[in-house]
Amino acid sequence: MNLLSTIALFSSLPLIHAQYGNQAKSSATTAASSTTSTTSAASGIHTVDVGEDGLTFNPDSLTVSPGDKVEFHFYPPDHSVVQASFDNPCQPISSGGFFSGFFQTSQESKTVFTVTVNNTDPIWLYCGVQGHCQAGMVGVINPPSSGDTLDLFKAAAAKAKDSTVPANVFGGVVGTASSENTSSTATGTATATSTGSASKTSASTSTTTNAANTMRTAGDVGALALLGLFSWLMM
Ligand SMILES: [Cu+2]
Repeated sequence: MNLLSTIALFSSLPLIHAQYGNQAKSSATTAASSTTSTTSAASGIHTVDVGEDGLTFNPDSLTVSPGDKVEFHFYPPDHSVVQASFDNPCQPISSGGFFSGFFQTSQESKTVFTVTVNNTDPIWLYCGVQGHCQAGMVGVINPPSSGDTLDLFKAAAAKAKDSTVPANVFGGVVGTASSENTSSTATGTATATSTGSASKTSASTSTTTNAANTMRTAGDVGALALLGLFSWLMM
């Protein structure tokens, strides 16, 4: 064992440290980013524009997961959304359902009507303003995979004698859109999300730090052992 190889060995020790450190850091980054993507995928808010392009819901057919929210955004001059049954297109469904109330507005309304969908049952809906349902202002959330279709619902709506609405707003929440920061709902969601991911991230960081420390300690023990061996060889 000559002096040159000893120097080479010693000078490589910091490199070993650096490698262990970098490995630990990159695994921490991976853990943190996978946590973030899971969190953002779970948001589950769907937007339906009501009357933006004439007498339509846009989209007029959408599939959502249980627990997701559907936000109805209202456009001029006057629209609403009511849940119907497939068999009675322009009338409120006999049990359950929802009614947004009438949104009379000269621009996109500041408030939205948000419905939380609890299962995958079809939700047939129409606008309760006189004549709009008959004119085709209908839609469906979670259309069935076979049987009843939106086209059949629309055709039946065109023949409906009249349309009525429930006496009161119910079955959803009138509030600020989730895209606006001022809504208490949106603030609550954002806080919960960021707190959740932050605690997950710090958890994985501390785990990684421990692992890195362990590796460093192992490296230091190895270095000390080598030092001992060399000083014994040099004697
Ligand atoms: Cu309408």
